[in-house]
Amino acid sequence: MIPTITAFAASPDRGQGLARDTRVRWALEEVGQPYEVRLLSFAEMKEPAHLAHHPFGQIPTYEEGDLVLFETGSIILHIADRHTGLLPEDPKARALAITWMFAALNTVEPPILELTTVRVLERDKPWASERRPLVEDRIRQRLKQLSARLGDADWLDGAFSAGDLMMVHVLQRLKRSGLLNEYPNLSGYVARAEARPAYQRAFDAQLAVFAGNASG
Ligand code: GTB
Repeated sequence: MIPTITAFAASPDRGQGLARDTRVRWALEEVGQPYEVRLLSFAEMKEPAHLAHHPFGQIPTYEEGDLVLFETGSIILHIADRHTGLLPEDPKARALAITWMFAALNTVEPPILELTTVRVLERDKPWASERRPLVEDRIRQRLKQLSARLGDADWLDGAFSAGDLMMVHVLQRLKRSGLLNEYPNLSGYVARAEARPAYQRAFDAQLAVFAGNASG
């Protein structure tokens, strides 16, 4: 069965791959699962038809027959569980890779999202310029710890896994800030992941939406 995902009809990042449908596209490309895309405007995301699929009115969602999922952590775990290629077979290694997925979403991503909040949503507040360095330092703390753990390895634990996929997509959001470049092994890690053919296909597919060439 060909799953259908939802994505922005007009992503605010203009095709840089930062919207979260890209991580789901990437997971599907890694396991060789074709998929279809339903593009939604911001207004459509808040209409009852989409809210029935996603209680928070966001993208992406994942539909496979009568199964409808939201939250990229759940969607990617589902994809990785049902195909080979994103999670190791060995139970201990598998549990560790899943741990990295949660670490990306629960420990590394939150301070990175705060940076977007202070940079965009709170930009006009009189205290924004004081808050920003505090948020940046919280991010640096996580990057320093992650950098120490990665060391000179290619991936977080052995072979590339859904944990790396999630972590890399979370880190990509920092590129414009320059913070990632302070940790050369982490920027190398992101570059290595971006060189994967599956990532390239996912990136091109989301860019095609912005360029108006998408078939989905
Ligand atoms: N925790 C959820 C998940 O992991 O699935 C978060 C989903 C989410 O934040 N979706 C965003 C959304 O639908 C799109 S990805 N936002 C609309 C809304 O909430 O009304 C977040 C995103 C959007 C834009 C950029 N960008 O332009 O750079 C990057 C990331």
